Amino acid sequence: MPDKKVDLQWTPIHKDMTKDGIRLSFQVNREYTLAKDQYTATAYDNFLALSIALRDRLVERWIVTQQEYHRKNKKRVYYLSMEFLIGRLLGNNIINLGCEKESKDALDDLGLELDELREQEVDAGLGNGGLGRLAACFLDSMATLGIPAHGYGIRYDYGIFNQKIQNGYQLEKPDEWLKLKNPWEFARPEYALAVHFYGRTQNYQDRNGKPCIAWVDTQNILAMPYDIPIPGYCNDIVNTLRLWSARSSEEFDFEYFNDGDYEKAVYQKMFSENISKVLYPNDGVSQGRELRLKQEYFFTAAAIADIIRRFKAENTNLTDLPKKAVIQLNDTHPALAIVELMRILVDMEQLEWEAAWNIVTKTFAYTNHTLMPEALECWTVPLFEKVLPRHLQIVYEINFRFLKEVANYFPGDNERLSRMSLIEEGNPKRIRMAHLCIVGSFSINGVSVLHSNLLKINLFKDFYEYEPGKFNNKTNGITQRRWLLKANTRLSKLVSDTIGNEWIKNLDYLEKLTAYAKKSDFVKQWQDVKMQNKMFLANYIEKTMQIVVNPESLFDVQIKRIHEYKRQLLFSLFIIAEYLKLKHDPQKFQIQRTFILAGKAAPGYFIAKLIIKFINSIADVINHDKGVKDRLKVIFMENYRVSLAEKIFPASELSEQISTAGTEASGTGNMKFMLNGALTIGTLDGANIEIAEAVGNENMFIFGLRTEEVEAKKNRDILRKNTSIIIQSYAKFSI
Ligand code: KVW
Repeated sequence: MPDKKVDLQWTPIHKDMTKDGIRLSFQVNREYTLAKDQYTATAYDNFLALSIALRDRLVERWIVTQQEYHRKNKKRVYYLSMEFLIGRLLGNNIINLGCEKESKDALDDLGLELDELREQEVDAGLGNGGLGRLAACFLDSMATLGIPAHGYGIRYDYGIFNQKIQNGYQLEKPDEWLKLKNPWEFARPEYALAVHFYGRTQNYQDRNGKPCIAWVDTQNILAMPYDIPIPGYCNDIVNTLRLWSARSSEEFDFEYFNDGDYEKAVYQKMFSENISKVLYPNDGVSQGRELRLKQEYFFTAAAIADIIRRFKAENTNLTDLPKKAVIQLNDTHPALAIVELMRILVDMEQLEWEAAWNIVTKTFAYTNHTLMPEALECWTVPLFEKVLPRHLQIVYEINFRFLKEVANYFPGDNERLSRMSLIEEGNPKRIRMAHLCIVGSFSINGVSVLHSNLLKINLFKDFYEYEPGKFNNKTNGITQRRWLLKANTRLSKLVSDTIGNEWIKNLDYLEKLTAYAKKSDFVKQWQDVKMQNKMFLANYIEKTMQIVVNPESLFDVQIKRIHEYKRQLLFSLFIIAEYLKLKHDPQKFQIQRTFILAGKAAPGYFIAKLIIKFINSIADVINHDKGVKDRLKVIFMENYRVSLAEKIFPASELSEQISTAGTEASGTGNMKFMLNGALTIGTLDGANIEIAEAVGNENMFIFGLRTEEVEAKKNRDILRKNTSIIIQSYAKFSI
């Protein structure tokens, strides 16, 4: 309902983007929202006061943007992801609002420093690595492009653990990111909704005698949304990231309260709220835990209900859903959305199966991020049936109809049917979530050219042969707003001073820099920028680790999750080899290097944790060797996260992208290094290949086997092993 006309002329003071306007808001917030003055305010209070001042400015644009989307009944993009690795928001929001200078000046009037305030913010670490950061980068890009997009995810109480290094070993500490007030989120209890688990199915007939199925005796949990505004770059557009938090549902608890069983009610409350308690810290490994399945269904069901509620507010006929919504699945983690939408359409909206399936398969799109078998999600049927009995029936029905069609297309090919089935036979049977995604989506993409091709010829070969038109590539990307403009202010300034600032919205403009590559004053300025960034990082290392590094040395960097396939071990061996070279022939040793590594290992990944210890032991030897001086240093930086990455990339000179070819689906760190002017040494894997094509092979150090060569070598090794087993047993036999 529109507001009644009032005579009072109300000027929204918050629209005021001037220095004085921002300062006034800051002071108002510090006093009235935080009840502090300049004497009692902590640095965190000051961070809050500024954040809220800017948040108010976001809110106005947010409301207008959402009103516009609603009024124009825009088609929405829904990005469903278990992870959004956002990092800090203050710096990013200031930049996207376009009021960095005004904010700095406003603080300056009060004797405060923007940099110091920004450093107060705790990273929102709601993700493990590349997959979660990709989701966060996409949100920034979609808002900047003016795409009406909504992110849906989980508001974990605890994000990715904090990593401490003790005696060279990784220790995990809880990430209490919500301990202090989070200024960027808005709780929306009015949009809370119930999500159901367990229970059983019941057949019944509706009024017209049509057979129907109900899901009854369920345990219900409330999904409480928290909204985070996502501004585009200087375009007044603000999209929404909606994260769901689990709350015990009142109806459920009251039963126990009324029965006088207080303890059970409290226990149940605790139990239900477990769902959004903690992010699973495994990057690329599926463990098949019940709580994880519940997390996946929890946010997915909440998102689908929310999407339908919004659709119904703007439209009448659910058949039009694909015209008004596209739901992108970030890996198989939200795959249950497909089944949930079928359940809503068939069981709740009473649509015929075919009509419902037609809607579903025009609405979903699926991104695959890996070929690694340990990452492929397969839920055992007994677990799935216990938690989601109605969904199991729907999966079976989808599978039955799908296999019938495939059997028509490839008559008599039973092996193909069992390969393509959504159900893997065995004891227990398992549900292949990737197959569900392929069957339920109109588009399936890989994340680099190589990876998308490998999907077609290996993992999803049968599906590609059946429906080739569904498969496509979308090479990953990163937002230059965070990874250059924000992270590397010096280089950004040099670039903008040289070619203008269009690159901030369209990165293709960077090409204009080629004309300056050989101009000596540009090169000189470039080198100065790099040196200043290196000195800044060297300072930070000295302050936090009490190790002095030589800014004149080459900064040779590998920062990413610790994984065998990423080959931090290979890099470690290279470090040792360099050290030995220096020891054996100090005169001949030429390039001074600082090796910088950082990354978390999954807490249960023994080998990865041992690799961390190995690196730290190498560092111990080299850094304490008096003969080495400042010619070699090894730095393992603790607690790799978005805000630390922002400090390292700008100072990097050599980017280590050395995964075994065919294993890293894309990589995105590789792009962040490039964007910050580091050279790459790497294998022909993931997006490295496309980067090499873009910058020219002469500008990249490529080494190692290609994917096909790796395969061939593996086969040769297997053959050799088998032959030797045959010979051995033959020998034994003949004795
Ligand atoms: C489960 C992943 C967290 C939980 C991947 S593949 C699988 C996962 C699974 C993460 N993450 C990474 O996705 C990145 C974004 O597409 C790729 O750049 C990267 O190569 C891939 O390993």
